[in-house]
Amino acid sequence: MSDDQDDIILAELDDEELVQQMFDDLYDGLKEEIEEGVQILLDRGWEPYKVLTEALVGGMTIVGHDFRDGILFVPEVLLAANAMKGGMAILKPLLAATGAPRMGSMVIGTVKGDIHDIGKNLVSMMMEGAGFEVVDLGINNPVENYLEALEEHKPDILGMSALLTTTMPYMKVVIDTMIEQGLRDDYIVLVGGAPLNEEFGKAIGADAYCRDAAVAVETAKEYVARKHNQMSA
Ligand code: B1M
Repeated sequence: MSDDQDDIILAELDDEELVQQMFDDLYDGLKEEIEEGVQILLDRGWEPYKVLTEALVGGMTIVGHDFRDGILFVPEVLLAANAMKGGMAILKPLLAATGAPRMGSMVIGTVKGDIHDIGKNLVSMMMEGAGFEVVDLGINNPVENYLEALEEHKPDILGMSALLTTTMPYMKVVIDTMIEQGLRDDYIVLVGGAPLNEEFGKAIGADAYCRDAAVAVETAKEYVARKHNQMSA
């Protein structure tokens, strides 16, 4: 986007200008600049979550629009994603260091055929920050991976992420297999990803659809509390 990167000193920009510049830098896949921008905003007293949502997710939304419209292509988007991950790596320990009491546990993964992981990673980070123990299965998970992880870790929650309209139906494959094996009611199933909605979540038999990472945390807390209340009743 901007051609004169060398002339810009990020620390000299005010907050609004810096965030705009970070949108440009994310767009251009400039990881080091993104890391520097994140650090400057933190040093200025921004909450980690505000940096995440306003500077990083905001920038990625612009990338997403131009990807959709054929202005950006996969290599450029990969660079942007890499820059975003650089920023997220700085925020991760800060989001996790809230000293929150242990809330429960979650196994999460992106479904088979889908390699998008930024949103899932963000959900994992926020859940850890809220006191959940998270087992992250990564991307492209067939049903067997989920089932093995449920068996091994016995989490409270199974989380699934899908970013493609072609991969989101796979969530139903996982839930149907859980039903077939008599496991469905043992777990809270939460789903998320940009193309999903509440109606889809209900239709496939998930407990809830989570619009974003903050909603995932709130929903997880609510369902785990409900589960514990039922168990102690
Ligand atoms: Co892809 N891609 N991509 N992509 N990509 C989208 C999803 C797309 C919408 C772009 C577009 O056209 N506008 C489009 C999908 C269209 C559709 O299905 N209708 C698309 C496409 C088409 C593709 C390819 C097919 C392109 C191609 O090869 N021709 C290909 C598919 C590869 C595959 O998976 N098999 C592809 C590839 C890629 C990259 C590899 C280049 C890269 C991914 C890098 C990575 O993840 N490591 C990429 C990216 C970065 C995107 C966009 C631009 C950004 C996604 C993102 O990270 N968003 C995306 C456009 C968009 O979504 N606007 C796009 C930021 C992130 C924080 O948000 O992931 O929505 P999100 O997560 C949110 C919520 O959704 C929710 O919380 C998160 C945090 O708030 N959430 C959950 C997500 N998962 C959750 C799980 C939960 C709870 C909440 O569980 C409890």
